[in-house]
Amino acid sequence: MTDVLGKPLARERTSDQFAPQKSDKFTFGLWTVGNRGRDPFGDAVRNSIPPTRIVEKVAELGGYGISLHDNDLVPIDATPALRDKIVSEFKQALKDYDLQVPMATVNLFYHPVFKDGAFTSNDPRVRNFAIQKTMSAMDLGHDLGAKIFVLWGGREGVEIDACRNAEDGIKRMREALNFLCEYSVSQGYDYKFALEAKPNEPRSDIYFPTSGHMLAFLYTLDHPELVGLNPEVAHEQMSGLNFYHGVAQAIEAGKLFHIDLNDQKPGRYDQDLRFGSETIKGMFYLVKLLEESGYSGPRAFDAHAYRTEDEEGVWDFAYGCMRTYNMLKYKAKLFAQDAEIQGILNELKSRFGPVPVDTTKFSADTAAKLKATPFDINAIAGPGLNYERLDQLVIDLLLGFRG
Ligand code: GCO
Ligand code: MN
Ligand code: MN
Repeated sequence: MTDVLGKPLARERTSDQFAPQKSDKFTFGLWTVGNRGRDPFGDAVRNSIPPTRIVEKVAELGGYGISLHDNDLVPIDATPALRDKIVSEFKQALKDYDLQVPMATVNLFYHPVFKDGAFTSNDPRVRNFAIQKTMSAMDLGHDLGAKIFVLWGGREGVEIDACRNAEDGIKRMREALNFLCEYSVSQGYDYKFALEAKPNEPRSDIYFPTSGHMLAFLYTLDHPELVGLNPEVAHEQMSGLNFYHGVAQAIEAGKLFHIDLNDQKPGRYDQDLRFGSETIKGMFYLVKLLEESGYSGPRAFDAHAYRTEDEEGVWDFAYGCMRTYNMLKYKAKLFAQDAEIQGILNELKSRFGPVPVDTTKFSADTAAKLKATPFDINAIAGPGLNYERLDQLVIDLLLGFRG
């Protein structure tokens, strides 16, 4: 087998109905497959992979696009000439391999200047610099064709609450976002901003710890229509939340602008594990939701390979993320077609019958009618709902013993 440019593939990977296709809209951050396995206790275990090679490999594996922080591509201290050279080589690679950059973001956490936050820092010079750096990252993203701009405030938090009133943190965040929305509009960039929540790490506590907090906050901005969410599996699971429910709420509100897919064991640090490698059932309902809701954005993987892996293992990891997504998508189709599963759901519907009093709109008449309606609650409560059987059918289906 050869890649799109006719070069031989380093490793043959399964090419069946689950093999990723461009139309699946899978994307990887440069920082994800580019992760070198550094952790707080140990150094890098892999060499860095040049962005142009990442483009080549992601395309070879069937990906759709690449996302990036400004400094994943252009070093923070690059001269304008170096910046232009890097960007033009990267653009050429995107063109050669027909990959998109649907999302760009900004690194507001790596440099020591951000040690006490970026938009929320107590130092007004840092707050200014963070906005300046974000505007430049927006320029870069626009140049690469990005229409989504993710903001993840990894340092927007504290170790000690004595240092600032948390309300000031919220207000500073609002001020920065309002400014950046206006900048996007004034430049004609047409960005949708996707806010990414995380409860902690690298700060001891991060403001806006969950997607729910972010969702409430974004309606207080000057341009709520430009701002939505980028929920990440691991981040909500770190808080012990049901990710599928959070994403459903975002979709229902029309605010799912992007999504970071990975996986996580409960109660740990942010593990960024291969998508679907841990919580298969939860990820099944997530994929089912994304596919059935008509979500049309990128299926973005924000994860990285185990520290045990060399570069080939990184591509196994990337392929695995996409393959698992497609297998779960297939399982969602089986769920919809499964006569027994659908039979249980339909039996319940017909057992319950139509709504006795329609409450979709309030009126005094409806209220009076509802008040006067008798309910035999013991008779209603009596029969079991068959959920044990239903769930076991789902388990059989996921484990491959149905359909
Ligand atoms: C993390 C975050 C980041 C962001 C990325 C995009 O926990 O490290 O998930 O990977 O998603 O910085 O803004
Ligand atoms: Mn993320
Ligand atoms: Mn993360």
